[in-house]
Amino acid sequence: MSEDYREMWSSLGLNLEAHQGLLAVLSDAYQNIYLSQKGRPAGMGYFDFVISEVHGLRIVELLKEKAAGKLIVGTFCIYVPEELILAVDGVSIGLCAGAEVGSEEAEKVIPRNTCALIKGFMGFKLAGLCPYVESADLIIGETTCDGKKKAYEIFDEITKKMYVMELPNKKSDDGRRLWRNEIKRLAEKLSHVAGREITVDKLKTASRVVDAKRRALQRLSDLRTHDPAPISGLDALLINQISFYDDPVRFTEKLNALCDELDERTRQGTGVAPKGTPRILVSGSPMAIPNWKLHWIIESSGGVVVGEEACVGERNFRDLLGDFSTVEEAIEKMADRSMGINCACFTPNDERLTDINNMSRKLHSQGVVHYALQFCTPYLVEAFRAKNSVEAAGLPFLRVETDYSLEDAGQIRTRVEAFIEMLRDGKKS
Ligand code: BJ8
Repeated sequence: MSEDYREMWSSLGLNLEAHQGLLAVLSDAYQNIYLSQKGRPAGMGYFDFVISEVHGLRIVELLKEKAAGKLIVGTFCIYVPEELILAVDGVSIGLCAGAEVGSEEAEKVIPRNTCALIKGFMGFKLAGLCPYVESADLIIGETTCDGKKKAYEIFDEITKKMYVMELPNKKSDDGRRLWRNEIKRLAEKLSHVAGREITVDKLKTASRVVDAKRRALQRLSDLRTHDPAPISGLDALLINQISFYDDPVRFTEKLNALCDELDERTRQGTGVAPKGTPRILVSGSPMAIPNWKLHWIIESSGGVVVGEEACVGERNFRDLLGDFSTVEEAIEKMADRSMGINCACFTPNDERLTDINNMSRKLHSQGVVHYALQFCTPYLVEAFRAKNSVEAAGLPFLRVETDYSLEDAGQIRTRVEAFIEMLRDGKKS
């Protein structure tokens, strides 16, 4: 951290000692996992800086925006339309959920056998470690999986900031109508809390900002089709994680500058790993900062991750909102866009199986590693159909079920190494 932020953290009610410990662990992990990579693009310097200031300078910025009258809104899921938050002069931030810190505290209020992501956001709050949740004026949840929707009841008792949207289970006409109405209700709620009307002009400006960010992320994804890969999966994952925290305009500008550099790399045939390195698509549960475990294991075992069929990845940016001429039309488009996000919380969810195979083809991936957090029933169960579908398309499939701890890292590494060896030999599975 470039400044001493203790006063700010203390005013937010953080547990300074525990927070210091968290930052020290994070900084070591970042050094070992990220800064030790060879041949990184120079443009990653900006994202390294953002991470080093994720609980520092970014919080200073948020508090300044709050003081200037902006609404700080925390979210957990990509079904929540960011455009609506920006249209009320709000700032949208993904909340801390990617580390097992505070799990002892979390297990006092939720069962031990809850997924690491839920335990993560609960633990960050209860242990006084998340400056984002403390800075937020409003936190928007959604009825996706059972674990999340029940945990939000407790989270609301603790924070008094929750607003929960009702997501349907099926993408039927009724389901879509329900979700369209929920988006409308959220628009009213945001308007009321912020004291600002959502006009079509405000929405157009917001949509231009969010779609530009999505376009830059699409550009990054397209660049990963090249062999040799111009950027590591670890760095691409980090950029996707940062897209939930950073100022969207600045983020887009920096990412486009990085993509210019990657364009040049592909012209010169420069990569982060030799041409022919086994290419892997990761598919499954989202990976929040600082969950870098699977990418780290794959890339330090001789593979390269070329894409993420996940919410911290392709599902977040694949579809744009596009043009509209009224607020009503924009809301219809948001509902349509949401129905194209193929989360395992929906049933049936055949479209996700198609997405995995389409992405594999586009990215020239030679195998799929399916990632599900322990106790995440939607993704764990869906892995069975994903395996059948990927294998029917002729690619090998590896199932990984894990949490945030490093206890099973050795065991996962052994399986990943064998998988990569098999990809090198060109076998099917
Ligand atoms: S759209 S994936 S961000 S819900 S890992 S808490 S599902 S038990 S996070 Fe998600 Fe939205 Fe879907 Fe994406 Fe539950 Fe599973 Fe935990 Fe999960």
